[in-house]
Amino acid sequence: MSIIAAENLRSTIDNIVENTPVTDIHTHLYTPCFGNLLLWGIDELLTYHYLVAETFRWKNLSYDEYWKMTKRQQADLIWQTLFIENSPISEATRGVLTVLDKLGLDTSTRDLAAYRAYFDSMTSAEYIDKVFEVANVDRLVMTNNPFDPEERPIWFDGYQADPRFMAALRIDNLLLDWPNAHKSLQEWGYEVTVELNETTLAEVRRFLTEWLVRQDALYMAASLPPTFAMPDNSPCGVLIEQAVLPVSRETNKPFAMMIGVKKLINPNLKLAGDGVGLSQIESVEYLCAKYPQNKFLVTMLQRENQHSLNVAARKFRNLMVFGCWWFLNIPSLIEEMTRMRLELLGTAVIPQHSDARVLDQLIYKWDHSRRIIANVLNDKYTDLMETGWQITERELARDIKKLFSGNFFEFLEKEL
Ligand code: FIX
Ligand code: ZN
Repeated sequence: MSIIAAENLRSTIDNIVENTPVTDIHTHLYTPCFGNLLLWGIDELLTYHYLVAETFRWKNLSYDEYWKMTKRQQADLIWQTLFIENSPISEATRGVLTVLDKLGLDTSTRDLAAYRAYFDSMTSAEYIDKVFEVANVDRLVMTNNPFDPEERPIWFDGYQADPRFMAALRIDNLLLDWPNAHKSLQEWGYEVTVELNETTLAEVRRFLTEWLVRQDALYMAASLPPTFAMPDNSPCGVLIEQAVLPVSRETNKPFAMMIGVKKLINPNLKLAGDGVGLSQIESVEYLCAKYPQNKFLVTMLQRENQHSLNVAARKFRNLMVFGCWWFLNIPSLIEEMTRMRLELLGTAVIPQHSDARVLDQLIYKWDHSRRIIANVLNDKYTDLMETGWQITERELARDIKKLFSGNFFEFLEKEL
């Protein structure tokens, strides 16, 4: 492939970014065999917990009044509040309109009934194909929690694999709620006690190993509070060092830590009620340094943790930084974080994940992020070319493919 002329750089970047498929490494999406756990369509888009939180900023209705509404009534209220009575310029409201627009629907009509009719005309299977195509996502990773009473039985009866949907073993309950989690393990036939003795730890390792196999999971994951501190003699700390990490090493599957969420600072908002706090990078540094044969995927929720996380990634090749998570997934911070990462780590990062909870969100989350990543890449490669360095289309395509999928799969396969 030819060397890129400076005047063609932007168009070449836009073309490659647009046409390079993404592997979305963290979502809350499910294959259809999980039934109602797979959310899609306009009413699910409108009642996404990000928009629930934004609606309550305008409305004085009681939380109970809202939660007693039907899904359609909730969607009507959110549409009227955030889209009609106020302009939808927040990232989450804009995202709904990006989805409609990319699907070929006319947002200028503001005709919610017509939008509903469009979604009613499709089956979930048809719509999954459409969304993957429009979003140019070719694979995604689900969040699969064996402690979820709705999800768990399907893994034993009814699970149907779809190569586009890969699994990740979610272990928040195990790490953060051991007093209850150990009772579940007992019910499931694991010889555990609340005391973390060697028999119990061996049985937890068996539980993890069996679920990694059952799900064919790519990694183990947990979201952790800002107070997460290692080393730690709490059940969380002991389970991580003596159960999770040994299994992670034996199976060569990373442990993904999503750090900084303060659960339910406003419990009335349910899923929308979580907040963010400053976390300790020292805990990440401790684990990466003490366990060089383990691989860690890490994202942190507070903006102020980003620089130290990137510096830590410069020190530890077993640490892979990923995504602009949750409250960071807004254009101003995606831009800031992507620029900082490329400047500190080059292309050795996973710049984004969607965290999509509604299938349709793949369309807007990746459209918006692709635009920003392309802008930053254009600046960085312009700086590069101003030194006289020449870059070919093949090299640019190589770099962008690594950002969008290659780094993830290479990290999964890496043996340390
Ligand atoms: O812990 C997580 O996986 C978080 O991403 C979710 O709990 C959160 O509700 C979310 O979807 C954020 O985007
Ligand atoms: Zn998530």
